[in-house]
Amino acid sequence: MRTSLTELLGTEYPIIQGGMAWVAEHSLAAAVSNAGGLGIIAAANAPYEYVRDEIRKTRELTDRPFGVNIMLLSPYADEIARLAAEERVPVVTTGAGNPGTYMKQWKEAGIKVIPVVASVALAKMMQRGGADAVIAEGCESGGHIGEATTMVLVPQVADAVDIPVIAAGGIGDGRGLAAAMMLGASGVQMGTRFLVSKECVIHPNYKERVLKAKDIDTVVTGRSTGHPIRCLRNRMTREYLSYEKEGRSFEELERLTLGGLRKAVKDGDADYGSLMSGQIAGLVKKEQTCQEMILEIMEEAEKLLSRTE
Ligand code: TUI
Repeated sequence: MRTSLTELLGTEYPIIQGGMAWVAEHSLAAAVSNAGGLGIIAAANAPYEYVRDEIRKTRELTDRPFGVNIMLLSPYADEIARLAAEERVPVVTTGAGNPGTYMKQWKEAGIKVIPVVASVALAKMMQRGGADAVIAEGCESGGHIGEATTMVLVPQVADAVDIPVIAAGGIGDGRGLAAAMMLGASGVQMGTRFLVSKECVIHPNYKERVLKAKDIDTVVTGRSTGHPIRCLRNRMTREYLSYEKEGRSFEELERLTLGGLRKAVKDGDADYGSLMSGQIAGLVKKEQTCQEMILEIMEEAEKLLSRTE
């Protein structure tokens, strides 16, 4: 399937992997790129040396294009932005903010820049600032989310900009990819499906929770603090939500989530870890290699999109 996104990225398929904090490291990114998608390394809150080593390890495993996701709330965002330019990574995606101040630096380094947007206004601003594409991410996604759903955000962003639009949030199979194309997208970003891939090195307890999740097993914490985060329901989210209802202090809320991703990804703490996941977890039922996932998704989408009746 050739789209304006495969043309832009030089990938075989219009599928990019979400820049999942603590999860998206070199083995996952290289596996997705080697399978014909665009693998992404998540810089998250990690320092310069860690991300530089991840970029170099990815380059040892693949000669295909890949990207780095820069989480703009990171205390290291400035130096990671500079690192991306120094290393001339093929693609940068950004999340949780406006990357406007870094745009010139990245474009001068020949990087393709693809910000995540959660609104039409930011999508237009990103196009004016020189973005090569935008990821329109709906609130079905895992992790830090905006307000609009994928179903309403993608067609409105597609109408508002001329650059390729990548749909994200709630997409986990070929039906989701086909539907995204119908909404005006040129490709999709998927996180939750790749969480359970064989090449994804998260703790088995985290994978098992995603594989066993049902349709309504995610909740959103932090709406009251302005940092809404979607996770699988567990003891931490139950306590967090009741603290929010009781109007407990920001410090008490923060204490509950401190180190939550590390607890989930490294320690396999399914009770108190932040098991970030999208709502599509209920559809994700089997562990496969990234190549098996991508081929299955493409086959299903192509069949649906060529249907004439
Ligand atoms: O960034 C994400 N998802 C994430 S980042 C993350 S790591 C983290 N850990 C603890 C606390 C906070 C983050 C986990 N999940 N997705 C991309 C995304 N970006 N979703 C929504 C947005 C967004 C929202 C508002 C982007 C821009 C924006 O507006 C910025 C502005 O200034 O207009």
